Amino acid sequence: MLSEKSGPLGPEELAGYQRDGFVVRHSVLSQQECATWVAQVARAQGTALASIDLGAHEGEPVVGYTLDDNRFFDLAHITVQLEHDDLSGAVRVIEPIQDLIPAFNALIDDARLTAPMQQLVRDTSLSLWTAKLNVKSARSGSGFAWHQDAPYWTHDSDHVARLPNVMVLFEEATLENGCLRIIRGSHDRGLLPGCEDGRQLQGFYTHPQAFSTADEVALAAPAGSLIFFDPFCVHGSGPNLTDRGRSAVILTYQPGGYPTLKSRVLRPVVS
Ligand SMILES: O=C(O)CCC(=O)C(=O)O
Repeated sequence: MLSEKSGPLGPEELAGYQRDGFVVRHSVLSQQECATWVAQVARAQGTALASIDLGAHEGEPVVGYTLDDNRFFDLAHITVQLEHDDLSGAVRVIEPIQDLIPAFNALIDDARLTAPMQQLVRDTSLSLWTAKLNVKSARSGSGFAWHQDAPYWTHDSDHVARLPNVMVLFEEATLENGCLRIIRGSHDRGLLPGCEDGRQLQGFYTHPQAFSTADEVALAAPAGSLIFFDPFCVHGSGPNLTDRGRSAVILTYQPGGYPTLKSRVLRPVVS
């Protein structure tokens, strides 16, 4: 389901979201806005790497650890993940991004995101659940294995079905640079079984026999596009094989009055 509109979702868009588990709005942010966000992404990477080099963030020690050979650093409650195989130490993920780079707060409250989110959360009052920057640098950006988000969140939220995501593309997403892929209709199947392959995080990756890649939809879209998707959707993406970045943020909303995932501080959404 594709659309270029902003404002609340129309009946066809809502029906598409309910049927498929996602809806895409093309080019909602302008090229100029996207360029500004790409500059903020570079700032975020630099800030995170500087804290890791220093071994401290806001006076607290940075804690590093490895899970399934992936390198993570905790800057207080902010998790930074580096690219697995990249000796340059490129940043892969920063969560929650607005607590490292406050400029991202403006996006969280942007009516182009919050009007549809009020419908998907089914509440006019919203609060933020989490905000994750996924960088996918040129050539070194790795893919994300098939997973649902809901299993990551069931221990911290009693309303996981009301945690819809919106992925905001700051740069064009293509098949070659690792656009988001969703298994159409998988959101209707509840919590699916996890992998049993010995990885530390095995249970968080959806078992390959629990869904069919014949239902896969690759969501290539221009910079500035928004992809709204259900927390139970099986989704993932491939690596970035191109010479250009594929940065995006995934914002997850919830009903008003609940604390965020990582800091457990309430972040009301001003809409
Ligand atoms: O950035 C991507 O391509 C996918 C990210 C993703 O699936 C996630 O962060 O849960």
